[in-house]
Amino acid sequence: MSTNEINTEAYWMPFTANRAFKKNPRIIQAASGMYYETRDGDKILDGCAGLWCVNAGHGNEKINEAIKKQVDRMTYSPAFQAGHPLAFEFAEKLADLFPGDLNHVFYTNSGSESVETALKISRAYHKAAGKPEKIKFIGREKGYHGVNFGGLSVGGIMPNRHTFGPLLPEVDHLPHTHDLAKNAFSKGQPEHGADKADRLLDLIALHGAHTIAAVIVEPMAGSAGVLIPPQGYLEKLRRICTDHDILLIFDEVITAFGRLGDSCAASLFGIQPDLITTAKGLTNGAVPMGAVMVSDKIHDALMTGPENMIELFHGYTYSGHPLACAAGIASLEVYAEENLFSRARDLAPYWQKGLHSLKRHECVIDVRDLGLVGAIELRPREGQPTVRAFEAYMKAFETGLLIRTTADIIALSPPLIISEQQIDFIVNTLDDILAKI
Ligand code: PXG
Repeated sequence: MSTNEINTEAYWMPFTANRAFKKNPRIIQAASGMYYETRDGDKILDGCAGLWCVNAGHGNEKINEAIKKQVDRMTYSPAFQAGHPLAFEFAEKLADLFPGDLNHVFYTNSGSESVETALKISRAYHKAAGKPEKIKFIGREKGYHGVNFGGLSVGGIMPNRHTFGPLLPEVDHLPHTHDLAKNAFSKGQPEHGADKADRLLDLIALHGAHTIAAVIVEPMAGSAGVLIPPQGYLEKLRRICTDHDILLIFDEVITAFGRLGDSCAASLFGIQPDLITTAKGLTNGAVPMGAVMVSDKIHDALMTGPENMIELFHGYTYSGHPLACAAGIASLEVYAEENLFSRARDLAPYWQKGLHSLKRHECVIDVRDLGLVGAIELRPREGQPTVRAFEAYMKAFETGLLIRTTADIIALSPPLIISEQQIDFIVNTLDDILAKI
C-alpha cells in the first residue's frame, strides 16, 4: 500500500498547512531508536526527538514492556477520590528528580494543561496565603505556553494569539531576549541581555507587586526558535520575584528530562522556581502526560480547611493515567540506566562544534546551541518570510533527516541517544542544503 491510498480528508491536522500537506502527504508508519520509517520504506533520522519528546529514542523496549504489562493489569482507574499505586510511585520519583522543595506533583495530560494548572495553582496559593488581589500573570514576548486560553494569554507568539481573542485580562509581558545584533553566533548562553529582566521591575512599578501572582517563562524558549537565556538573566528574574512575593514558574515542557544535559533547566542553572511545568519527555512521548512540580510552600498553603473538603477544585479525568504512569516510571529508569542526561551534556561540545561550522553559509545569520538543542537562523528571502526554512525542511526530509522549522529558523533537538556519526549526518546534510537554498 502506498501513501496515495490513504484518504487524508477527514483528519484536520494540528499546526499543519493542511491543504499543502494533503497534496503531498508525508506519512510515517514506524519508528525505532533514532529513525522513522516512511510508508515508502525510507529511513528518516529524527533530528527533533518527535516534537521534543522522545528523549530516549523511539520504541524503547523497556518503556514499551512497562506499558504492555500495565495494559493487562488496568488501563483506567478513577482519578478523583481514588488512586492507583503507580501514580504515587511515579510522583515520588519525580519529587526526587526535581531540585529543592518541588516535592509535589499534579498530573495533567499535556504541556498546555500543565500551564493552565500552574497558573491556577498560583492564584489559589495567593488567595490561600491571604493575598487575593495577587492575580496578574507576567509572560514574555515570543513565549510559548501551549494552546489553551491561559497559556495563549501569557504566551507571546502573535499568530497563535490573534485569531482567538479576547484572551485573559490581567496579563502583561516581559520583552523577549532575542538580540542578533549583540549575540549572534554565541556558543551556549549569550553574553548580553540580563538587563532585560529589569523590565520586570518596570511592570511591578506599573501594576504594583501586590497585584502580580506569577511570572512564567521558558528557561530556554523552544517554539519561538530556540532562544537561549542570556547569562545572569534567569538569576535576576528569580531575585526580583523573591523580593516581591511573586511566584516564578519555569515552563520546562521542552527543557526537562535531559534536553539541556541535566534533569531540568532549574538544576542546570541552579535556580529554584516555585513551580515547574512538564510534559513530553515525562513519558518519552509514549503516552500523553504532563505534570506540574509544586513547592512545599505552595502545596502546604493549600492543604487547609476541613479535611473532608477538596483542597483544589481542579483536575482531569485522565490525571495520573495508569498507562502514562507506567510509561513515565520506565522512562525515568531508562534515563538513569542509560545516563542520558549526562550523555547529552557530554555530547554537547561535539554538537556545538558541528552546528557552528554551518556559520560559513551566506544565508545563515545565527547559530545557537545549549545542551542537545540547536538552532540555525536563516536570512529570510526578500518578501517571502519562512519560505527558505521550509525549503530546507523539505530537502532535509527528502534526504532522510527530520528537522523543525519555525519562521526562518531551523530547530534541532535529537533524541539523547544520538551518536557522533549521526550528529555528523545532521551537520553534513544541512551543510549540503544550506549551500543550495
Ligand atoms: N509549554 C512549552 C514550553 C512547550 O514547548 C507546551 C507548553 C504545550 O505542550 P502540549 O503538550 O500541550 O503541546 C509546549 C509545547 C515545536 C513544538 O516544534 C513545541 C511544542 C509542541 C509542538 C511543537 O516548537 N511545545
